[in-house]
Amino acid sequence: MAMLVALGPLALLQVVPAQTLVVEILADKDSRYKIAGQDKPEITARAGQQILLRITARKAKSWNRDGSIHGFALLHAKDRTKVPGWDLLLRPGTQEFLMTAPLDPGDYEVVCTVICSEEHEGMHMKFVVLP
Ligand SMILES: [Cu+2]
Repeated sequence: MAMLVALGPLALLQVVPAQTLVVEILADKDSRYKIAGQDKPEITARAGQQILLRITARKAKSWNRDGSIHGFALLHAKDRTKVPGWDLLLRPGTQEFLMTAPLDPGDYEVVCTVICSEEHEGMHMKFVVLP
């Protein structure tokens, strides 16, 4: 321990394993993503950080034939292309997904991929990846 302190904060960062970010999200029946304590829900993660998404989904007015009631897909904000591996379909209730944040820092957008109501187009939120 004395040695770590002597090496300074930079060395400590490399020794301590990166923490998993836990994010609890409500995909609500009014076709909106919600995060407790946030007026405008937004996720901020570090590049490549492990993220545990705990998502509770509540049925809106319509859903997919496969039973999914909302989606959770990640797009590059710049060109709206999908981020591979980030195209989740949500069933009613609470599900957990262990994800890895994109390696490229920048702005992303979470969008719903299920036509869940006439408010579906407004179902999105910001996702920021820090270096
Ligand atoms: Cu939706």
